[in-house]
Amino acid sequence: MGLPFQKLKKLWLLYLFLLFFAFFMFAISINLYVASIQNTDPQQSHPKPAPKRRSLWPRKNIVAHYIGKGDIFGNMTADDYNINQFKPIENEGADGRPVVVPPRDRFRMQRFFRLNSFNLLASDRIPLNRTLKDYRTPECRDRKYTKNLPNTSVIIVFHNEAWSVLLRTITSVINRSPKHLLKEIILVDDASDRTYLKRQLESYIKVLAVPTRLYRMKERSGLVPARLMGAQHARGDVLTFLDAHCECSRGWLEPLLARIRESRQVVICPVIDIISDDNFSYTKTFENHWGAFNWQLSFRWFSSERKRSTTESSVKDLTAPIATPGMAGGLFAIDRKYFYEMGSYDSEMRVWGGENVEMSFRIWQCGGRIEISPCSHVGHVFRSSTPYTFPGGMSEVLTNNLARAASVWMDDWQYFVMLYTSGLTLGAKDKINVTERVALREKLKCKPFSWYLEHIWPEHFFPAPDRFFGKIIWLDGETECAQAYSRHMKNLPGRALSREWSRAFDEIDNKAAEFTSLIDLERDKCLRPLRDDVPRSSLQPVTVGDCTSHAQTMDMFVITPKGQIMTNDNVCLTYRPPKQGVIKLLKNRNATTSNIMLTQCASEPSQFWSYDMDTQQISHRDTKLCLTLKSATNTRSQKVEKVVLSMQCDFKDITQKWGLIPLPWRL
Ligand code: UD2
Ligand code: MN
Repeated sequence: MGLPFQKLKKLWLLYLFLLFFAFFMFAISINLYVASIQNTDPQQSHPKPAPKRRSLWPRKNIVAHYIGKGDIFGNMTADDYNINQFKPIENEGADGRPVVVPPRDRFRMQRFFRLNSFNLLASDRIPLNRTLKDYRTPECRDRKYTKNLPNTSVIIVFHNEAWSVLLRTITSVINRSPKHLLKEIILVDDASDRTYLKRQLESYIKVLAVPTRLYRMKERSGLVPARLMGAQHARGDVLTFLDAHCECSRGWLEPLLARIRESRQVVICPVIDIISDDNFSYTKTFENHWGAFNWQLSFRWFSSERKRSTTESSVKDLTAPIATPGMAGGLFAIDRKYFYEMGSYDSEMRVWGGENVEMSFRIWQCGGRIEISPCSHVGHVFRSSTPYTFPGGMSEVLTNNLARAASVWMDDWQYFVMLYTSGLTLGAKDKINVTERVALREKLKCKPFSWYLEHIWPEHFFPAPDRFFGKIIWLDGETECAQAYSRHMKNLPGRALSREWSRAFDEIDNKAAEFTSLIDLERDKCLRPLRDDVPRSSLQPVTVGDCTSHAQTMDMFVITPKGQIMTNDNVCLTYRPPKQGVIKLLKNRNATTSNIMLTQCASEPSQFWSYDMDTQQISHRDTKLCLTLKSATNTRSQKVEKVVLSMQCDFKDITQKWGLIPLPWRL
């Protein structure tokens, strides 16, 4: 007759209990499984694409130039950030040699690259006191310094710096500075959150051979407020600032201090050598580099010949520093009192960027000097992207900082950078208050920006009152702008007599507003680089293309009264004699090239041009060949491209006629 009702109920409850239990166990096992996946060695989990960190362009030294935010949030966990995996291996990276991470660690290597935008695993294999070569020239090695040099506080600010990199910076300072010259090391933590930078760092620095103190910003502020805090606590005669990922090489400090002893108005920088972000190899850079800023106010290195500063020793001294219109920003020494007399830093500058521009203009315009000592070599890890966040927004921060620098120091030129550069606009001025900095400029009786350009940076490629600034259009005879231009030139009295650029500038200026307003972006053709995806600093063929709107600088040129045709980033129109002595299109790799190139300005005969107002021809001054527009076939793509080259002048040839259409650059 079946089971009694009571028994049936018990069985039913047991069944329910078992079901519940099974479900519970299943849930636990799922949880455990997920946790185990998260802890698995990343080598065994799904390979993720490597972080994007290289552009396709040839490797270039980037400093003080914001490229983009590193992908730090990818698939990294808090443990990944906080773990300190420093495990030095004897002799790894010795003498500045590159580090090879073993293949089994390659995946982890890529994964951890994004944390700092450099190869952390490579750095973690190198001992803190790795050896470096002596990168100095024989002259520098032989140079003797007096015993009583001023002493210095070395100030290093950091935000979430890697342990091995930060401590190698500190170790190199301690090991390669004469003890009596190194008063102290001051570290300023700009609100890092990595745990190893808390107590572990505090106890580590207690036992160092040089007094080392650590201060912390209450909240993330940026390198300027952090450096100001460091400077406040410093007691040395001289302040020496370093980034937190440097290695000082032998004899780095004495030349800096000696120069300040000679003249306390000199802000002196070392030669900045390159520590590879990829393998941490140390590469010496040339001693004759100097720096300045492009139209976007990004710092750029240049290498054209410059006179050395005259020191006490002698004029032809190969150990003498080179004056530089701009400083990279991170590595320099300055007399402590002078730093404050000159208005230290603009404390309203946040996070990153602009302070090096401001300091360069201010020091020069207010009576000081900025120089690079060829005898002092310090390595720095150059990165192609910035690994940290920009509180307040990257473009807002940069706009604020650059607008402050420009509006205090650049006079008329502030409008130029605001009108024609991508980051800034005239509106940026309304958001800033620079009253205090303007008062400082008055108090220090600083010179105008025009003086800076003329005397400190005569090679500059900015517009100026005696220069032409605007577009160079091809006068194909059809557009309204081209017709108005040619008509104006034809009607000038005595036009054929003058080949002076300045005369042409004057005549064009009279009609500037009309010409500018007639430019038709669709129909007028402007002189410009053949490709827009190659860096300005490399050799580039020239073509004509649709004229761009004003916010792009691609087809804007500055012409000097002497006839140099320049554009942004210190690039000049250059005649390159063809190899065989005949003028023909040279076919080179995948590019169509010609005997006309855009390349680094060097003030050489190859870069001077004349303008004939009568025929509207632009000719190379030495060879008397005319800029001509021709078609050529690209060897790779087989596409026909228009290329500008120089050919025998023919006044009837429509492909040789060029008009200068000015653009306004001052208010
Ligand atoms: C260059 C300079 C850098 C600075 C910058 C413009 C060199 C070698 N480096 O860029 O010193 O002048 O141009 O602003 O000339 N940091 C903070 N808080 C922040 C951001 C950065 O403490 O919010 C620290 C950072 O940890 C590092 C230093 O400031 O030690 C410079 O930053 P960077 O290395 O990212 O700048 P870098 O070398 O690209
Ligand atoms: Mn740096």
